Amino acid sequence: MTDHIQEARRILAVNDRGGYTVPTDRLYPFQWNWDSAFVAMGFALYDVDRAYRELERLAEGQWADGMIPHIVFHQPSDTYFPGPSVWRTKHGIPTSGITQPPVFAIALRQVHDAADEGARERTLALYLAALKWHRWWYAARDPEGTGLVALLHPWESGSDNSPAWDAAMARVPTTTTTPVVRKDIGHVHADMRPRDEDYRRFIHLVDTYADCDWNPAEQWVRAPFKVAEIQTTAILLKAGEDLEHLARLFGRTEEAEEIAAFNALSRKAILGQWRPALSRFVSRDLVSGADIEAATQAGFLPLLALDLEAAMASAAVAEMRRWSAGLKVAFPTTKPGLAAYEPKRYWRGPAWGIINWLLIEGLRRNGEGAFAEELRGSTLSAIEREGFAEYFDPETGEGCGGLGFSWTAAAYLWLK
Ligand code: 9YW
Repeated sequence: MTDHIQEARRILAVNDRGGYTVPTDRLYPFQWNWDSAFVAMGFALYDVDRAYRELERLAEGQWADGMIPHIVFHQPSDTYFPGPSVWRTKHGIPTSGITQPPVFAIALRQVHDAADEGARERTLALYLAALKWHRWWYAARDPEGTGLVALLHPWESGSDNSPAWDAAMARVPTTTTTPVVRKDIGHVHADMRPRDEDYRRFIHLVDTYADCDWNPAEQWVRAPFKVAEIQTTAILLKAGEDLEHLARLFGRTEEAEEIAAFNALSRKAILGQWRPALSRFVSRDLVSGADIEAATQAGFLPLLALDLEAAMASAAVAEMRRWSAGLKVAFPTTKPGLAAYEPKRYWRGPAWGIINWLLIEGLRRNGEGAFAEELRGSTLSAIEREGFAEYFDPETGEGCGGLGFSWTAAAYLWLK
């Protein structure tokens, strides 16, 4: 085992808080939804039992309506804002009130594949949790049956301050009933984080939805931010394929057909979001009705879940190569050169191991193995040079944000 692999495993062990893994100490002291799914896939490579535990502990946070929240507050901590008292949700274990990208079923299939026969019951219980969550996505976040699921808060995208939200967030008031007491900038330099104004809008949305008692139908009506989002839908579709696979494996034919119908709907809807002039896919702002043309990584995420015609795939990859040209670490989360691009500020330019992971899968699926290999090499060497940072400045390669980061460790193990 190499030193880096050993170090990655050590980080996952250090961030263990009892069967679940915090993204990093202090900055993120709870269980985060999609972080845990990536971490479970990392564990599946060497400790299947621990991989199951990660998903089981996340599922403890699942709401009666099927939503799996973006944060599960298993134990108190005062190093993060907003904590449970801001969210005001009613679940037994305190949780946030919004969700995050549904990587869960993708992880579940990989964990199941790594396990032996005896693990069938464990997979089945988690399969049922995932199925309930997927049904929630289509019911609560696509009530009109378009096939694209909507986000009501930028935190649900996992790409909090992406330029993709700028126009939609500009309409969200900066007033809050909850005082905004940021903790993040006590851990990480403010230049690497969302701005104060972003935080006021994030909390305005939390206040609005808490005021709806977290009722999905009421939130849908009152949401000042509503984006039918391409990255989340692509992840949901890939997870849906894996869920359908598990349903068939378990002989649950009716459920498999139900999932297949969700998948077919989303497949068609995502394809409809391809914009030839941009060589990428676009999300839709459901408040204004307009395409979101901001140039972010999300536009290429559909490769993960679609088998594109060769001409489309090569147009997308040619565009990805243009964004990556001259960078030390690809893939940038915003197209370099744009006014919105900031190479150190969180989701406005930096390269992230887990985004590269998803893009690499998508490139391989679409016969673009050469570019996938370049991305893989660039990600691994960034980590080997700088350590397991939260993300990387694509120009200098510098490791930024939190350190000893769990999903970067999981990405390293998986990419290696
Ligand atoms: C926050 C934990 C989370 C990730 C998100 C990332 C950030 C939390 O950290 O959000 O308070 O800003 O944007 O994707 O899950 O790593």
